[in-house]
Amino acid sequence: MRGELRGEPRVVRVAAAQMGPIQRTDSREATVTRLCSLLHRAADGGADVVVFPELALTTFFPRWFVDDISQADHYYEREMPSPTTSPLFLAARERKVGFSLGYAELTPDGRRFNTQILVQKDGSIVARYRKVHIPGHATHEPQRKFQHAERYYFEPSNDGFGVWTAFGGRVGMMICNDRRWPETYREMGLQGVELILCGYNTPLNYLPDPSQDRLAGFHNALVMQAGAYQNGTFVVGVAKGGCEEGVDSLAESHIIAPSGEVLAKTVGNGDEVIIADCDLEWCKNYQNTLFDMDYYRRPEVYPRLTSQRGPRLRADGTPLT
Ligand code: CDT
Repeated sequence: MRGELRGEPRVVRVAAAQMGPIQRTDSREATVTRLCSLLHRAADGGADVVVFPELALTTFFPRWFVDDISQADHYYEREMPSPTTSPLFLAARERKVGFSLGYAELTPDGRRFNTQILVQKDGSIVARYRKVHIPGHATHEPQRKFQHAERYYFEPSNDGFGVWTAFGGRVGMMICNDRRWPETYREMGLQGVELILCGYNTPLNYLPDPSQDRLAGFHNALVMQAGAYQNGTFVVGVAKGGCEEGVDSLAESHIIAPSGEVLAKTVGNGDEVIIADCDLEWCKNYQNTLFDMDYYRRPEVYPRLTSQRGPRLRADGTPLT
């Protein structure tokens, strides 16, 4: 085991810029103005980087189904930055604060991704992540109170989970449902990630199993705190919460330490900025000791992790080996 503990502090001041709802009638310009004001609040607090939610430029449009997907094209960005979003990039450069932003992406060859970017303090894009785990359903389910048709509106990315050098450390991204899967964190953990940034939109009513509704906040914290601790990394989860077009969504944005402890958490479900100083050196206390992966992991006895998607069972319910 390496055993080397934290050295000279490497502090990144991180802001989580939670948003309240974005209604369907809100213009993109008004939303960008709102994002800019959150960015200024974070910069006033001395933040190095500010994290915005998933699909932060629009309402969460997968709650509606349209037979002709091109009718939803206006929810997607064809370029980044664009004339509409450039004020945010200019504000970042002016205030010398980086940011991470989620939005719907429509590529020149017509592919649709749920995307998050990482922007440096000079306003340049350093990284782009496209959502891997796409939840919900791909066809219209009219019996539902509201749709969650992400699997219709977005294709799952095969790019995987990158980790980039930025803000003096190793930074990765994940989007909403990704945070529920341990593989997400581990893929980045195996690249020595120190700071994982995540935006989310989580409806408080899980229609396939309402018994989970009362646990939405618990499960949100559970997965992010576990992912942080088990990989010795900071995790920042940022919500678009509140009641959007009649659908209530979880707020409870978090900044979590490599110990799994919560450093900061929002109290309301509207626009709100929380800030925490994240000393990336703290990661070493976990990554070089109890979770020194190179020393302790046993990939040779985990073959199923990459060779199968779900359990393989016989008709009688016993596992196929
Ligand atoms: N946006 C997103 O990924 N939300 C999901 C909701 C799952 S219910 C279909 C989440 O995991 O929070």
